[in-house]
Amino acid sequence: KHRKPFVGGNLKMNGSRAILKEIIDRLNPLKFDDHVEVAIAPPSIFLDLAHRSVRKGVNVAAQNAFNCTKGAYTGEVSPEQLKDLGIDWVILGHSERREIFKESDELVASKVGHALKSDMKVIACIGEKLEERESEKTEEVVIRQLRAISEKIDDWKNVVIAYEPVWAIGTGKVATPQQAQDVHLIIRGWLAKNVSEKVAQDTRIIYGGSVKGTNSAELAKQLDVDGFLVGGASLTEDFIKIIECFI
Ligand code: G2H
Repeated sequence: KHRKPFVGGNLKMNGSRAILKEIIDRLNPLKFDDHVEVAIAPPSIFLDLAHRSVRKGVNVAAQNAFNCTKGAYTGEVSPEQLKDLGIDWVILGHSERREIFKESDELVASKVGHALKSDMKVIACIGEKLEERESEKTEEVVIRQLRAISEKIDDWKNVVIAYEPVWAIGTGKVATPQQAQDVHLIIRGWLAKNVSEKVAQDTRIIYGGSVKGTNSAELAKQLDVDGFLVGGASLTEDFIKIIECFI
């Protein structure tokens, strides 16, 4: 694979300053830079602390950002404000944002567009729910989400796509390596046909959903799996094992 693997740790609404310090103390000594790109995404109140604590080469990502620069949007944070802190990466369209906070395809897409225009790098998440998989709508749903996002992207170099089947998130029910590979291939095929062959070959497509130290190596072997977005396991030593799959 010529694409540099990417591993993100999505802490979600977990952790404290002390826990974040433990996570960063495990990451900082690890020499992975030539092999894999790593980002850690703590809750927004800890972004500044994380940014000041990581060594050069460990990226910090926000878990969300709004689609405007500033204004009367109580509780929201803009990409420009993140950039002001020195944060370069943001996760957008995570299924928890889509489900719990009712973010539509359009809102997610506009956030992606605005973040990219603000010179941020984006981990754009897509993925089907259990009932959608069971009614054989996986491809339709994933491509619908991808198409909405792609309409707001001019330059794909700052985009990582995270495929996260909702039924595998936090459930302990990981997709099989073949299930992940199948959807990653569909995504790459769509990019080749609808964007360009070069974008399809260069864009990293990472898998998320119950990734652990015990299942990451097999998933990582799949041709179109370019890394992981890790939730629960990013809080533990498992995160190091997952990164080490690529070293
Ligand atoms: C999927 C993933 C991280 P977990 O949401 O984004 O979470 O690894 O806990 O399933």
